[in-house]
Amino acid sequence: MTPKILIIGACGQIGSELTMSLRQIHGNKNVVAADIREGKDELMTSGPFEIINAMDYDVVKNCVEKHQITDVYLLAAMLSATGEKFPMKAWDLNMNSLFHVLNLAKDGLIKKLFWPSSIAVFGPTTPRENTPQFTIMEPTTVYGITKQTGERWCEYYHNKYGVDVRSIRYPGLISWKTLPGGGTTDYAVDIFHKAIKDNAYDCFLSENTALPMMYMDDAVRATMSIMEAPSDAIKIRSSYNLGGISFTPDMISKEIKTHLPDFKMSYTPDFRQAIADSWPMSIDDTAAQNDWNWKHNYDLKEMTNVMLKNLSTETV
Ligand code: AKB
Repeated sequence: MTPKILIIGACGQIGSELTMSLRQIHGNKNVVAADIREGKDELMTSGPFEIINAMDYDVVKNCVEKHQITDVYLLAAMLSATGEKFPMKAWDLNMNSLFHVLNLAKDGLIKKLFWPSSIAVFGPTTPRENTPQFTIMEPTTVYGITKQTGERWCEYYHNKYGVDVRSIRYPGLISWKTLPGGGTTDYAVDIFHKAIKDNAYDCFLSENTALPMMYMDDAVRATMSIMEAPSDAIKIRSSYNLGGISFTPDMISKEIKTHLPDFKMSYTPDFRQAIADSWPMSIDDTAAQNDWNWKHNYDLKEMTNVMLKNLSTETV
């Protein structure tokens, strides 16, 4: 049976690409994009679009009923850096929106739910290299606290009410189509825009800060794979580690220099440095590999090629 899909937060960094990929597979009319504001033309004109405030239960419920939605992807969230500026707003948005869709699934209005978690669930007491699936988790950011709490509630709703919820702990995501907003890993996208525009970048993290990252095509493929997998293959109902690439600002700058030899990198770490220092440097995603055959494709070299190629063409 063709699913009827609702993507909440469809105009954001992940949503804008995931929506188009899902429309290609399931048909434009079967994928409803929703956000608090309008997005790019491509997304607005290729299929149904609804203005939705993810915090408003009645609005979300009406939309689910109106379009006879079966699967929901909840992507609306406040990320780590903005969350530190507005702690209570981050808590309210990230938690209320999750409860709304979990409750709709519990009441049988939704069959399947995707909710993104993040490497932000880990904290300074977590082993930082090749971070295991199951380990110490003491997040120190509000965003991380919402993601860890959310994971507990997802698992609880699955165990207690049979809700078919699936989740991935995204690393930093790198894409050229849409900018990220308010994250600590955003430097790895900004750097490409500034490299093309100014041939220089002043990084807000220090040069040897390693973080797990992933090119958007891999992230979209992972999201669709976990949602397509048979329910009994999904053994973890909190959230799966997802590895990808691990690199430092210095490493990405050197890779960019192989294309733009005069590129200049400088470093002015700000409050985001402390957030990055509390997160893993690399991630072990063996559980995702074993349970739903996950494997990433893009390494640092390939990702840099694709980013520079596409952004250069865009600015011509
Ligand atoms: C952030 O930096 O806040 C996000 C994330 C790692 O979840 N990109």
